Formats: sequence, C-alpha cells, structure tokens
Amino acid sequence: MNALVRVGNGAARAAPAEMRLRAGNVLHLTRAASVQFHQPIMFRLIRVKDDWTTFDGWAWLDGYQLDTKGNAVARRSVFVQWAGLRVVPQPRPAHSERATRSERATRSERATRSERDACPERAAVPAELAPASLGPALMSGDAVGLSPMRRCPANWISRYRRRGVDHRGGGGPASVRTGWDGVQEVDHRGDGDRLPWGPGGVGLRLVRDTGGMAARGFPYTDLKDFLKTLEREGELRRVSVPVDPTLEISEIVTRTVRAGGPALLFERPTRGEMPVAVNLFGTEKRMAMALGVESLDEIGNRIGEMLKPELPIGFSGMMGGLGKVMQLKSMPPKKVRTAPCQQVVYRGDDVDLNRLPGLQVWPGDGGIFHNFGLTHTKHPETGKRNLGLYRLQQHSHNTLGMHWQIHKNSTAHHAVAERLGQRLPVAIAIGCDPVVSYASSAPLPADIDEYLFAGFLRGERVEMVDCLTVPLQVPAHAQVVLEGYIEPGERLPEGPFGDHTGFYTPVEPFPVMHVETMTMQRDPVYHSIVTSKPPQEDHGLGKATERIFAPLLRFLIPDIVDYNLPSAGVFHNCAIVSIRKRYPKHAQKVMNAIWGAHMMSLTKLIVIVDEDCDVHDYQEVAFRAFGNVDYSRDLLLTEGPVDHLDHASYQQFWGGKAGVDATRKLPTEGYTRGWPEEMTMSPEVVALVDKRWKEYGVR
Ligand SMILES: Cc1cc2nc3c(=O)[nH]c(=O)nc-3n(C[C@H](O)[C@H](O)[C@H](O)COP(=O)(O)O)c2cc1C
Ligand SMILES: [Mn+2]
Repeated sequence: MNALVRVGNGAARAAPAEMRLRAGNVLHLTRAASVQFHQPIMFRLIRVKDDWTTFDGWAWLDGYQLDTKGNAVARRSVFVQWAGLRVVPQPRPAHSERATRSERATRSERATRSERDACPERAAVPAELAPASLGPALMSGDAVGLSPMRRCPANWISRYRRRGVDHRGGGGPASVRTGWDGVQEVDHRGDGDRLPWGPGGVGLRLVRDTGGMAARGFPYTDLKDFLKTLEREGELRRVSVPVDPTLEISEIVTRTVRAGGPALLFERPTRGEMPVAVNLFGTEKRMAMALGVESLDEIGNRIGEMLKPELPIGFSGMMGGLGKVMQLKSMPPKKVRTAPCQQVVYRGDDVDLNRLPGLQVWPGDGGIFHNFGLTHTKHPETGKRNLGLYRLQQHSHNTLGMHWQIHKNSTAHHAVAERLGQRLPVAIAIGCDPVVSYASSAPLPADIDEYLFAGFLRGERVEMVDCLTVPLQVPAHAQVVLEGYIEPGERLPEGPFGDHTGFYTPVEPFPVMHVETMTMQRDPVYHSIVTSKPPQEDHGLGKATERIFAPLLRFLIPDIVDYNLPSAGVFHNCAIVSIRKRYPKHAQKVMNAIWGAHMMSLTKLIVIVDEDCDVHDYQEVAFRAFGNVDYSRDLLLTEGPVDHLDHASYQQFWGGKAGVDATRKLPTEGYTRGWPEEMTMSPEVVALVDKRWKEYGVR
C-alpha cells in the first residue's frame, strides 16, 4: 500500500513520492483536497481504500478526524484529490525519549503492581498506545516490548522466546501481529534492554511495520478483504471455467473439503450474476484466520480470563457471564449513513432472486437454497434485534422460505408478530465479514446481541446501515442485502434439503419472506456453504463455537476440564466431557447440568471420562467408554428436547438421551472391588531405553 496506490478504475500506478502514505500519517485536509473541506480538518490515516473504485487523481481514505489536541473524534471515509493532500510531520510521542532513571523506576513499579492486579493491560499501556490512537509510528530498528495481550497472545510470545527471537536481533526474523494494547513500550533507536514488557513478554526489534493491516483493529472489513488474505496465504483457489450452481459446485466443494483443500471462488457460475465463494470455514486454520487469531482457543481464553475475577457464579452463570463480558469488553456496532452494500438498489418489479447464484446441493433438494444468508429480525414488542443463520429456500423470484427451527430466536420474534397480527420485517445480508458470518451461527441466548459479540471478537465496531425499506440495520459492508416482510399466518412447504445431519430433512411448512428491495455492492461476491454428512465445511464453525464457549461451559459447570463435540455427531448428537471427579455420582451431576445448559440441552449422548483422558483423542476415549463401563449401572437414560432435525426420535422435538459414565468408579458408588491399576513402565527403564535406543538398531 505504501509504494503503490491504486487509483482510477482498478489501475495501479505509482503515487507521487510525498503521497506514499502510511497508516498513522496525519493529513491536513483543506479545500485543495476537496471543496468539502472549506473548513480544513486534521485527519489520521488508517488506510487508503485502494479497493474502492474512483476517478483518476482521487482516492478514498479511511481514518479518524482529529480534534485540536490530536484526539480521534470520528471515524470517516473521505474522498480526496492526491494533489491536494499534505502530510503533517509529527513529533515523536513523549514516551519515545529514552526514559530517565526515575521514569524507569515508576514504570517497573507499575509493572509489578499490575502483575498483582492481574490486569496488566489497563495499568501498563501508555495512553499514546491505546487502540483508538492507532499507536505510535514505529520505525525500522525500534525495539518494541510486547506483553501477552489480546492480539499478542501468550502462546505466540512463548514461541518467539523458544526460537530465541529477541530485540537484540537473535533468532532470525519473525512476524508478529499485535494490537496496540499488546505493545508495552517502544524504544526508538535505543538498546531496548530496559523495556518493561513484563512477565511472559518479549522484546523484538522491528524490521518493518506491515502497514495498514497491522494498524487496523481487525484485518478484514468485508468478505473481499478476507478472500484477498486467503488468496495471499494460498488458502483460496479460483475456478475460472463455467460451473453449474446446481449440484456441480456441491460435488466440487465436497471433494475439496474431504481433501482438506482450500476455499473456492467460482468466478463464472452458470446461473446468477456474481461469483460464488464457498468453503471459507472448512478447516480449523481458516476458521482461526476468519476470526483473526492463530488458534481458536485464544478467544475462549480471552473470555475465560475475564470471567474469573469479575463475576459471581449464579444460576444463569454461563450466559449471564457472557452478557457481562460483552458489556465490559465489546464495541457496540456503529451506524453509518452510506454503505457499500447499497451501491446498487433494485426495488419492486426489479427484484429478482435469480440474480444470486443460489445452490442446489443435493439431487433430492426441493430447489435452490441460499445457505449463508444472515437473517435479521426484531422482537415486535421489545425491539431487541436478532441475527441468525438459517437456510433460505428460493420459492420464486421474490419469495423465500424461512427455515428457522423451533428453538431459535427469530422463531420467537415471528410468533410474537403473529400473535399481534403484524407483518414481521426481515433483512437478509449475504457475504458479510467473516466474524459477523460466524457470529450469526453462534448459540447466543436471546438477550445477547450478535453484533456486540462480533464487536468483541473483532475488537472493533461493526459498521451498520439502516435498511432502505424496513426498520432494521444490516452490516454496511455486506455484499448483498434483501429487505422484506413476513405476512402473519402465511406458510409454504419448505424442503426437502440435504442437511448436515447427512439426511434429507422432510418437507415442513415454514414462514415466507416477501422480498421488496434488493441492494448490493457494485461487484458483489455471493457467499454460500455446502452441507452434508460430516465431515463438511461447517466443521470449522462448530469447532469455533466449541472452543469459544469452553470457558463459559466450565464457568457454569466448574467440574468440566475439557469437552469435545465430535463433528461426526453433528455437534448436538454427542458430547465427550472430561471431569475432575471428586464425589460419588459426580459424572451424573455433570450430565444433568449439560442437559440443562442452553443449546447443549439438545445433546443426545454424553460420555464422561476422567480428567487424565484427552477428550480429543478418540482412541483413548473409546478405550475408556468401551472398557470402564458396567452398562447396568453406569448408563443414565433420560428424555428431553432434541434437535428440530433429529430423525431418530420417535416423534419430532423430543426423545431419549443417554449418559455414559466412563470414569473410574469409587467405593462410595458401590464399586467395592478396588479399581484396578493401569500399567505404566517404570521411569528408569524408559530412561534407559531412551538412552540405548540407537544401539538396538530397531528403527
Ligand atoms: C451452515 C449452517 C446452516 C444452518 N441452518 C440453519 C437452519 O436452516 N435453521 C436453523 O434454525 N438453524 C440453522 N443453523 C444453526 C443456527 O445458525 C444457529 O442455531 C444460530 O445460533 C441461530 O441463531 P439464533 O440463536 O439467534 O436463533 C445453521 C447453522 C449453520 C452453520
Ligand atoms: Mn440470537
């Protein structure tokens, strides 16, 4: 971005030397830049929007308007002429001067105090480095102290330390992605030895700041940003030959997912007016990239750390806890007045869902479905918004079947609208940024706003815009938006649909959305997903939820050490749970707690193992579940609600459930034979064989 600035209709050309802008540059915008600045403003750059088409000599800049003290007062996108831009030289931030002895003492005192407080980021981050200020202008050669923070997690730092990477230039180059809240201190041109990066931190010497990407709060504003990153990382393939969205795409995606292959961009679907992006979340790696982390556990850990000190464990522990975390740590969505998702508008008779390359995934499907439409509704009485991912069947050029299941939040909104005899306004967003897309599938309780959750995951506010014809908001950076309403009492048969259960779900009557307005970006990309018998690409989404919600589940049921929702069990059929067993029938207590926990209540089979069993190691789990169980005593059979799509229960919506207690049994549970000891080799012999291994010539 620094050397090349993209202007004109996609043509890249070198910008004037003085216009090699960097994130963090402060610009004085006057009339020379655009007549709108007849009253000049100061503007700190986040990035040049080189993906926004514009006229030659002009550009869109994303950044913050500053007040006279240099504080950011508003985030703005401005349209300016290169020729009229002036960069204001900035003095070094105050903390960049080599610290005096007394300053250093204060800093280390502060670090020790903050260790005790177990909340180091609040105490130790200099004000200039707070996220809103976009951080200091880093320069090559600077020593940077990084502490284990939100975007610079402890496990990355320990990796650098293990590799011997440090500020003295040891260990070779390493790339570190960090939020400014992870940057403890910067020593411009100093030796960096005294940087108080604190326990668990590391000092690195900067080779280069990777610019806009690193300076922004979250790496992707929209789906296209994410696709670009995937492509750069070798995680996306373009398919440029024409391909049929009926069945052919489905078969290609299924094979690709099974081979652990890349995301796919079908550039020329034979139906619809835009390319199709699929398999974005098909591996845990891509899912982690989607959420801007290196491992999915990082997010769970962030939530877990915040839950410990601050919140009492109550009856509604898990979800109450999440709600508090969101209030404390999230960024509420931000309303914007103009939005890329409304660049093109079709109303009334011009609405045609056939512009979208909806997929038919299986031969017996009831027609074309839109599988990644993010459905927005509002509770007609409380006004509370809901976002949910529900499949949409294309009934006609302007009607959609709303497959929201019985336990879901938008179903409840619709029920209230019908009781009141009112139309329910609906807005569907297709092709959102990957975090919002994930959030739409997360099992959040009704009182937690999915956009607050997304703001928490992004560490940055989601920009939303008012719909044109319904009283709802949608993500400003969505690719396509459908606006309309549901008539009370109206139903149409929905299905069959080959779902992630591996079976066709039968035809059922579901509400119908009448699409009145269709808006989109000028060059939209359509996003979809293929569902079928696992493993399929929703694996990544399910695993993200498992990991993100792990600390919350532990918070509610502290006996739980870890859990695994195997994708073969379609996430709600089976849970494998390890516990720290302390008293008789402890395993049964945990089973009952899980059957009482929000959407986990739909679980059919729960297998409980002792804490020394890795729940992700199926061999070990099977060993315990097959061998450690007396099926007349250790099996708990009960009944309860099951998933809307469960086909095995003898009637819809409820059925039998089993808990398998595969823990070691205690005398107090009636097992008085003395639990046998498992064999392990004596450590001396292990050490001896280690030492002599080569000598044996075995391998
Ligand atoms: C690919 C995919 C497709 C889904 N399709 C449906 C669906 O058709 N109907 C449904 O009720 N839930 C579906 N879900 C699950 C919901 O998205 C999930 O339960 C979410 O929490 C619903 O939001 P809500 O809790 O606000 O109702 C799907 C999930 C994924 C990942
Ligand atoms: Mn919800």
